[in-house]
Amino acid sequence: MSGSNDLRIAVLGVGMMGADHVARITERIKGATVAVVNDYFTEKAEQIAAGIPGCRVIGDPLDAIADPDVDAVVLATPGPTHEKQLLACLEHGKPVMCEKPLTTDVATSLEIVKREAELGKKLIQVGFMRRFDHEYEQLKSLIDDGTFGQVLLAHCVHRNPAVPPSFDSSMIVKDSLVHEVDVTRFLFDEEITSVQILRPAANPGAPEGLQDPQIAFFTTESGRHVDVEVFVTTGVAYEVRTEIVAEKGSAFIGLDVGLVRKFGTGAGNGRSGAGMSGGEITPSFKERFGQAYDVEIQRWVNAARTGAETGTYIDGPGAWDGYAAAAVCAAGVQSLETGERVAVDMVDRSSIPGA
Ligand code: ISE
Repeated sequence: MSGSNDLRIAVLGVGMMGADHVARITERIKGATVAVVNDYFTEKAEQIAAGIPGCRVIGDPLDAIADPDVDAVVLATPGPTHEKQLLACLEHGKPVMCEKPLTTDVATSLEIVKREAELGKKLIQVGFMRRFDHEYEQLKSLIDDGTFGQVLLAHCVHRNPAVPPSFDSSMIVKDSLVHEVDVTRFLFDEEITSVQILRPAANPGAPEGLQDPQIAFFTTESGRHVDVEVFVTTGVAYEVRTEIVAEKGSAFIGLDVGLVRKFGTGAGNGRSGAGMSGGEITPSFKERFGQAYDVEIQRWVNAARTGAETGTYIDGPGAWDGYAAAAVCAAGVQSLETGERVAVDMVDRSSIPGA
């Protein structure tokens, strides 16, 4: 969907997530064009660019950010490269949609928050897509409009069929559990103050040494509790569920109840046939959160296009949310080692004007 006033986007990193965003922007997003792609594997970038009229490959990500014919950037590069790339976006005043993590450690995430605040422009959006999912939005509205009175607890389940072989136990915290960190902060509108992670018996089907599943507990500023089962080698499908428990009721999302079928299994003797019932479960986060990614990117494009007038180039979680998530995950990784509850070490937001 390209037009002459389109936001010209450079997509850096065209692995699974980046390539998905390229397809989304090219096929469904209004007001934006993929003008440049970049990847560590040049061939991959060339292959993707070949399918998009007018799209160029730029070999160095920092050159792509600086390019005068690039208006905005999608960062889907590996986490360790984000700090430099985000600083370059800030230096060139380019709006950027950064897939998590903001950076790979708390200190550099804080540095990014400070640099953006000094600039006085909100240029960095962080890719916590669940905030754009219809069910999470409904849950948030129920909480905010007071339907349930005071919200007390949340129970979460986060299951993946499998993860890449590079995943270690701390990645389960930083790459998977991080979504529940953001969901908690989003739904409850407050910071998480402590984390504890327990190590139940490990799945025999998980790679040697991987602590999977994990059970996490968060405590928030006002004393609410959130528990999470995170289990990333189920071998089944992609399941993400959240239940909130409140003064006047409870609400549940993520049941995946599309079509529910009841069917025979062929077992039994014909008179007492055995049966099963069920629907389909999404295979991965790309399907489960496909609608959320579309909304996320459309809203970011709209904000980036009108940022010069409105003063903000983002419409969703920003650098502060990326920093807060990093701080909670750092405490989580520490707790994973000791099993103890660990206090989250974060600066006070009000100490950074504009953050
Ligand atoms: C992945 O990076 C995601 O962001 C998915 O939403 C999450 O479910 C998965 O565990 C992560 O590895």
